[in-house]
Amino acid sequence: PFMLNVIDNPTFQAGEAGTRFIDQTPTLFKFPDDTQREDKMLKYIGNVTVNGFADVAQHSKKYYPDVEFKDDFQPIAPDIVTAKDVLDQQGVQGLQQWLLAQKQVLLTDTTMRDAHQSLFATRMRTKDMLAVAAASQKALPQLFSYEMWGGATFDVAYRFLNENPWNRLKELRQAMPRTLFQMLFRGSNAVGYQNYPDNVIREFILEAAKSGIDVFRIFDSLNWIPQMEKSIQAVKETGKIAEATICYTGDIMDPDRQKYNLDYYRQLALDLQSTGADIIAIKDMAGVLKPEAAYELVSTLKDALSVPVHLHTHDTTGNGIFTYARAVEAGVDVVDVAASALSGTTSQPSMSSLYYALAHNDRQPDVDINNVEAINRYWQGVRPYYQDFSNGMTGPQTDIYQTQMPGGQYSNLQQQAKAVGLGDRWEEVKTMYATVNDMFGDIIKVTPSSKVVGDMALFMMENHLTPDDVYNQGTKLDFPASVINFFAGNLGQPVGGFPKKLQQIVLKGQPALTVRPGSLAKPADFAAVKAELSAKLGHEASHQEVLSYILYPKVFMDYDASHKRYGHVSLLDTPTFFQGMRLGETVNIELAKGKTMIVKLNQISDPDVDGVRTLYFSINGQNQEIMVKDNA
Ligand code: 3PY
Ligand code: ZN
Repeated sequence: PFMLNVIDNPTFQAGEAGTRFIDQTPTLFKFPDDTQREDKMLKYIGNVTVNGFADVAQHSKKYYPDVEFKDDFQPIAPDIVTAKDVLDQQGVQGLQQWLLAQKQVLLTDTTMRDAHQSLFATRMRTKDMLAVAAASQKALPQLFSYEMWGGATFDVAYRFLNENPWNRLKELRQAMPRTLFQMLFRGSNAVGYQNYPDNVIREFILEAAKSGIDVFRIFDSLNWIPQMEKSIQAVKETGKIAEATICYTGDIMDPDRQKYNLDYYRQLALDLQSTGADIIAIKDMAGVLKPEAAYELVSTLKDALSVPVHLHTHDTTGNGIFTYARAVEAGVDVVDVAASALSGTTSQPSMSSLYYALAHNDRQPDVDINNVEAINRYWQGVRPYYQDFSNGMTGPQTDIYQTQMPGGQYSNLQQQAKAVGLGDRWEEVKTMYATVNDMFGDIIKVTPSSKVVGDMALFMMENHLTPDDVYNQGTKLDFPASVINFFAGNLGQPVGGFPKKLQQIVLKGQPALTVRPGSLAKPADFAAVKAELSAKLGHEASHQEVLSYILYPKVFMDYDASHKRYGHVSLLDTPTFFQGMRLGETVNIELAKGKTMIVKLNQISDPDVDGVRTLYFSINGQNQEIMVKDNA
């Protein structure tokens, strides 16, 4: 392309190219690909500037202070052995022994997964993670792991962020080679909201392990072990860690709520250990595990099990640190925390708060608190970028003890309620959520079973239905698809079975599954899917693309279309990505090392008769116009 640029250049054609011609003619280095890339980028910026981002109403771009952050951390000291070193050198058993031998409580940092999933609808971008990744590893090599993948991050990356989640994993892995990476895996639902065939579950796990995941936290939304077995087996094939999970609901200390009692959890944990769990996680997704219950539960599991115990909670009620402190007394091996700036309320408890809460306790975590604070200052600078997606919770919500709504669902259900016109009746929605849970027989509520409860609650409110109305007129009602799906057994079997009367009403005579849905699912034909997808994409589909497409055919193809239209928008800084540009603003976009696109927005025209505005930019000093339809 360089020679073509030279030959096409008017000065060159006129025979006027002197010895400084190349130096004085920067456009010679501008290739058709670059122009296309720049056009796409401007189209994206122009569209967000005029129309706002996805479902966020257009507003003028906010001003943010510079993120104060300097990576001047020392390389990891030679005498430090990280958990990742242990796994890589001594295998799973070595890591288990190492964990059990630690005196201090170990920490998992969830900032890059559950924290942002729970605080601002999973919208954190890879760029903001990568900027602190290498520094985090140097600053905090004593952490057990970083949870940075899985859960809702996978589909949200494609759906809303125009990003490939596999690239996030690859890039973070490169930046943090000595850190255990942990993902949340929804058993038979993988990183989706429905059941997938067994061979899809297996292939996904093999590919994730190959791409850098070390610890797979596997759960089932009904605590049904058959739904977790295949995933546990697949992880064991890879030599990585199968952290099987008991989802905590109810209150083991409440004599009136004994459906899920201490014995239930003890037996579940033992059964998971026999199934091959390398670590047992207690997943308190709603944050309802009270301090004394945590002490009882952890003590009981530590006595019963030979594998380490990892505790996960949400700080929604404000009692997270107290719960952890009691669990630490009871001997818990690892707990989940987040950088302070992304902790609290629906997120995990704060790492530095826990550190100070355990001062003078011989199990205080072994971290450099100044480094913890330094990394936190980075996150403090980043968090305001995501204000548009925030759930608005500003203090502890103790009514969670009654509603039992998972932290990760809170902001999502709020959005769903708004979308159907129930935004100003949120308190009633929460009460109805608890009512529906009772109607369903008090089920475990976590993705995707929690969504079924939420959908039913909204359905009843939209249609002004009481529980009695549902029982009396139910045969005439069109229940939400997710509710029918649940009662048909497609998510598996709840503890104690389905409430028979409601099941009959919802299914209207249709049969229900009693076996594991995956045992009936036709295996995916990977070669056939690859051929089909390659034709659609116009290039040979990678195995990762095939897997993403199988999990999310429409989401993946929409992402591909958007990627083809807008290009590498993951390179944009976050305020520009979500809010576009202000008039007169200049933004630098580093397209590649040493290659920066300097964009200035000079003017925006009024809409023409068709509602199209012209945006006048300059790129590296050259004028360029973009037309954008104003949807307002
Ligand atoms: C998820 O499945 O994404 C969750 O975070 C459940 O708690
Ligand atoms: Zn969680």
